[in-house]
Amino acid sequence: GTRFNWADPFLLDDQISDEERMISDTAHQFAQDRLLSRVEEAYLHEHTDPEIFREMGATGLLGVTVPEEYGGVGASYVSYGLVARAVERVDSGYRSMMSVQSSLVMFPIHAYGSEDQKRKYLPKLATGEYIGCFGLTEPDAGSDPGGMKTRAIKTEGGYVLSGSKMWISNSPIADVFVVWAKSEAHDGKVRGFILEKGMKGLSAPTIGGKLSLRASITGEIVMDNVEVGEDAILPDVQGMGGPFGCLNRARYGISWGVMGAAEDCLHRSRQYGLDRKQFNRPLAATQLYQKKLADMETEIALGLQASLRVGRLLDEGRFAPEMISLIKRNNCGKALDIARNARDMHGGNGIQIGYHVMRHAQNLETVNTYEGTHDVHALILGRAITDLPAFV
Ligand code: TGC
Ligand code: FAD
Repeated sequence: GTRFNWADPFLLDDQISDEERMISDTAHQFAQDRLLSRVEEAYLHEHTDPEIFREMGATGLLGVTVPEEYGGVGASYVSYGLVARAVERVDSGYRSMMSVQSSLVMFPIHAYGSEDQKRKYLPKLATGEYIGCFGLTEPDAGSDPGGMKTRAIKTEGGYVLSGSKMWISNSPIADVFVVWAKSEAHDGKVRGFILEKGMKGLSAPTIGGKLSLRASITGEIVMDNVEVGEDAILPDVQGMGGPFGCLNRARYGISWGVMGAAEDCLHRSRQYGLDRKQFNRPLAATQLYQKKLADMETEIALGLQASLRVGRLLDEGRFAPEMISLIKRNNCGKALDIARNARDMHGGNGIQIGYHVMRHAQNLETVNTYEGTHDVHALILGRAITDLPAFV
């Protein structure tokens, strides 16, 4: 028989390739060496260091699945998931910075962009010289992005965009904005546009006062008659399938990422329970404490295995969006529950920044909501199960 390894119960490490293990180890080392040391200050002071994009780029963590000829790594979706897991083990906000850049900015430019757009933007996004953001959500269109009000009006040489986007990761420090707007010249269909910092009428004010995801800057995108040329439109996609195609990738990555945060909570709670004595014995020697650890261990093992399976299907081109809804929803919900329990198991210390678990719990509130809320993904699954859409 094989000896049980609580830190890798189903031998996940055996199920990945040498290249995937190397990428995962590199990401883990980077996150532990370079991100963990900064996260407490960043979180307490709501400070996002743009230098982190450069460092991630230099480490090969941006655009993992984008081909090498455009500056990416040309690796598998499983590799991308492993990077998300390693980075979010430190903080969901840092993973957010990485996944917006990779899945929501580099992916659409690569999948839907012209050759010129790819050459112009992808290499600099891969190094982190450019920071990207993705504008879909609006003040009055969150779960229902098809209800967006942002408009692109055709002009002689291009388009004029007007409208505003809300809750946009990276926007206040972004150089490149992938923005979705309804285009009257295309029967009101949604089209993607690439905007650049400094364009007249474009601004991206910060949204302050977040009690969650404080290491990742969030803002609005305000477009007050922003004029762009023909070369700003993403030529190869029309309709909501454009933004949703990006969301599929990001949601998949999140399903791995949140398991990384949950693993950090499990490891910290286990160690805390071994070290901390009450009633003359370690907390970890009590039945209730052990049951909580067993529940965490179980959900993490199942969640990682599910993400690995969907990652393999993505790499084979055999995925359905509902598979991604299933793992995004379940892994986020389970990770949030695990982090709240970890906070409880740390007692009073659990509310302190230095013990890390409450920061994870706070972050996971956002992750459970963005990229489709827990309930919206239930409705996507419910529609697939019954053929009856229950959104309206
Ligand atoms: P529906 O009628 O279902 O579909 C409209 C069109 O879109 C296509 N489609 C998809 N294509 C590819 N992948 C998917 N997952 C797709 N889902 C839908 C569909 O085939 C159809 O195409 P066509 O050509 O027939 O027109 O759409 P609906 O408007 O009824 O949508 C309902 C619902 C709930 C599924 C959808 O609106 C939804 O997913 N809402 C959640 C919104 C969301 O996830 N927002 C995320 C914003 S970005 C973000 O949060 C970034 S945080 C990142 C970070 O910091 O890490
Ligand atoms: P609403 O849609 O108003 O939902 C409120 C509640 O109503 C939720 O519980 C929801 O589940 C429920 N609900 C909604 N519709 C239904 C229904 N039909 N039936 C039952 N219940 C329903 N967006 C971007 O485009 N780009 C980004 O980079 C980005 N980054 C983000 C970063 C942060 C920190 C946050 C908080 C959000 C970010 N978002 C981003 C936006 C995010 O995707 C939205 O917040 C999310 O999709 C939910 O939309 P909403 O906030 O408008 O909530």
